[in-house]
Amino acid sequence: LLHPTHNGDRYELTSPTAMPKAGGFLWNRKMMIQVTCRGYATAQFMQPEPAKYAYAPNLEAKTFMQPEQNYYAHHPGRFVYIKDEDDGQLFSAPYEPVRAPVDSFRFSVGKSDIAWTVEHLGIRVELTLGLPTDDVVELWTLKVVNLSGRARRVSVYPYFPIGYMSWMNQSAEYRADLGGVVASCVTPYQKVADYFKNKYFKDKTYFLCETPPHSWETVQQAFEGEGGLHAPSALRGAELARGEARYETPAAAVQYRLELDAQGEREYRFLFGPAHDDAEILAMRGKYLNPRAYADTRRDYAEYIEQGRGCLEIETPDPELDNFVNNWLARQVYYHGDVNRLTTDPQTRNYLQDNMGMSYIRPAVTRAAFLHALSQQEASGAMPDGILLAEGAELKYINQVPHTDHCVWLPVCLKAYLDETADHAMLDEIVRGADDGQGATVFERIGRAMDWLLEARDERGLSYIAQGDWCDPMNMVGYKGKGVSGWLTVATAYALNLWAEVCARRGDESRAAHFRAGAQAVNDAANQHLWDGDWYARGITDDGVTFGTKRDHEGRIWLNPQAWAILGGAANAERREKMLAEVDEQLSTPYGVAMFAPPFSAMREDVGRVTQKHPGSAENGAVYNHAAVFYIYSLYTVGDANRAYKLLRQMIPGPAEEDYLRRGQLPVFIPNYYRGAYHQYPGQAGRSSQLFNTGTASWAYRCVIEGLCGLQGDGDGLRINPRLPDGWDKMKVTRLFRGAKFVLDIRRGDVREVTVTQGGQRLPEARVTGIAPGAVHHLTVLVPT
Ligand code: CEZ
Repeated sequence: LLHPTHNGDRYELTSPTAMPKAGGFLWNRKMMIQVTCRGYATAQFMQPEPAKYAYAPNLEAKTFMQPEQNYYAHHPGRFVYIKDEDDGQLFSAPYEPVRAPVDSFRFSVGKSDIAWTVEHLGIRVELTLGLPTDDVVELWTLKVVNLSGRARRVSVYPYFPIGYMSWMNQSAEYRADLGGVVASCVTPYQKVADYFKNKYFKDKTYFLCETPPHSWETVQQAFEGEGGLHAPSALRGAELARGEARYETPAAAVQYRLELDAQGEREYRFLFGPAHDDAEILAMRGKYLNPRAYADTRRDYAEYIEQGRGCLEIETPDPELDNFVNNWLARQVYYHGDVNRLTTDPQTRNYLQDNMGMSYIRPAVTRAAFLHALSQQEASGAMPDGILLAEGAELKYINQVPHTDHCVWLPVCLKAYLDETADHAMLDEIVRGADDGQGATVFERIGRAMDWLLEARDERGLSYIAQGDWCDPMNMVGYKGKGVSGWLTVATAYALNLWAEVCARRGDESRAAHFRAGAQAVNDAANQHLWDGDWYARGITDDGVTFGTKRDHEGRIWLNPQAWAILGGAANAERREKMLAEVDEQLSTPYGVAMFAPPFSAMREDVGRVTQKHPGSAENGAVYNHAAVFYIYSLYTVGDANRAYKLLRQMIPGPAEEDYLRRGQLPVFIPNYYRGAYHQYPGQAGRSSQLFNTGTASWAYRCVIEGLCGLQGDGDGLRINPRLPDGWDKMKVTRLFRGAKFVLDIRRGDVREVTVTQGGQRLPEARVTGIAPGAVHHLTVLVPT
């Protein structure tokens, strides 16, 4: 049903019905597209805000990327109908809209292309989607092969619905001069000012054919007729009717009438994308629509993706984990870090964490992102809710709601960057602030952010939550100004401790002492007010009600306060043991650890919107991978190799077929969540959200590198401390680090502590120093049994 191929470069699914929402995604710096195995697609491009060029058939709400999107017959997609001209039989590739049970089906997700091979009625259809690196356009290849061994007469109809473009103005026609269907619209608006903003929008959608078709249809309704999408009326005739859409919903359907000899085949190329005007369409045609340009684009795009290869290769007793880590995880990290989820105002915490991941791929990007984020620091030392990336960008959606945690991410994410690069000089960079136009060093600015965190606490010493912390929809715990966050409190201690270390290493003992003392005070407050006997509470509401405790029937125990109490040092060893046992007991599911349990079944007005989400979905008690990965990271910091590995493994679908079917997702990315509510709604538990935008990716990579492999930068060296889970007796790792290459052969041995040998010589400690770019270190590592 499902397996890696081409040495792990691709993942293939051989059924269009077993996991209907399974898909893959491609992106470049201007666009992204997610396509399902059945041919449905969701694409958006930046102008500079996210926009579409293929729309739903009705008025669509503009929103951020949503989990668990639904697909329906008229959902935007990319399809090809094949009709046997002799007997009238019909099928479509990839699978929609006809849904004919085809003879063979292969959906193949590559890193830089997505392809299908479908066979039915003695015809093979091969479809491939590629993207260029710097333009907004889809490059499609369609190959039709006669397998039947006899001459055939078939019609081939690519059908790319364009959908409801605009309530003001929409139309479409075939343009022989441009060589394809061109639909036009006016992006709806009402304010005069928007006219001037929209004036240069790409309000045309084109479908260009390298080979002129025999006929076409551009009116969706005329194409579909009374037959329905699974048997469109237009396909009954000999030729499509060449309709023009005049304030009617556009579609791009073209027809090729073929006479194939016994071994006959044809290949076609199409471009699908948005443009501002005819001149741009012609230019795109000239630039891309020929075999040479396709080959060049394919190579360039593969190179672009290859730049996100990452710094790690593993060979462990778990080949599926190896495949995911070696081929897909860094790609997802790269997507986040290189294009910031294709938003112009990423949430500050997302921006910092996504860029944290780039420390392992292209650290210069991380550095620049830090400087950019800090340039938007407020005069108070607070960080804004979102970081503006484009000229004229505005804070939208959730970024208009005040959250109090953004400063925490500065030292937390910077730690990964500094460990990876030892670029302490960055701390002396001067950043001019939007706040006051004043220059201050990175070091000073982060210090101010830490002081802001110390300030933003109540009389008990606990951190205010305002209308949210890491948990966006936790918007009513503190909206009256008094409520506090248990997670943010222990996370503040973590941030302060990390920052104190940085201060100490710079020899700034007074600041180090100041922040250490701050962390201690915060942790004391947490232990005094939030420890519930066996775990830490999630917070205290405006009205003074502590929640996330034993007294709660819903939202009883939350993962984040436990994980970060480990990281920040609030929890001593004894408390840690209690917490971990409770997490095992109350939050474990076969699909990972839930963010909290039990989920809320109804609104709790002193907690907020999170309780209104469907139980087990998203933040209402799903296996929310971002929260799970913080926990995994914290487990690695205390050396709990078994718990950590088990949970890390559960983040990746498979390898049992049953598990794939339940999650419904290919192991080519980590989704933001799997359904939780394992005890309440076992039927849906484990189902993937299919949303590949998630802070989980960078942390998962960090956990594999620094945790599982135990290869973490440390001052001028690389520390070596692999954490093999029980049942593993060895692994091999290749790690790129500061320009050098480390090849490690790791085994269990009769040793008391990790022992590293290089060239037959045992190193004095499990740490390599004197790392020179270009050097290759072959190390033998023994870890205690
Ligand atoms: O967004 C994520 C945020 O991008 O939810 C995380 C948060 O830490 C990330 O920064 C946890 O709350 O508004 C909502 O209710 C949504 O749930 C978003 O907050 C959520 C989206 O699912 C992600 O695309």
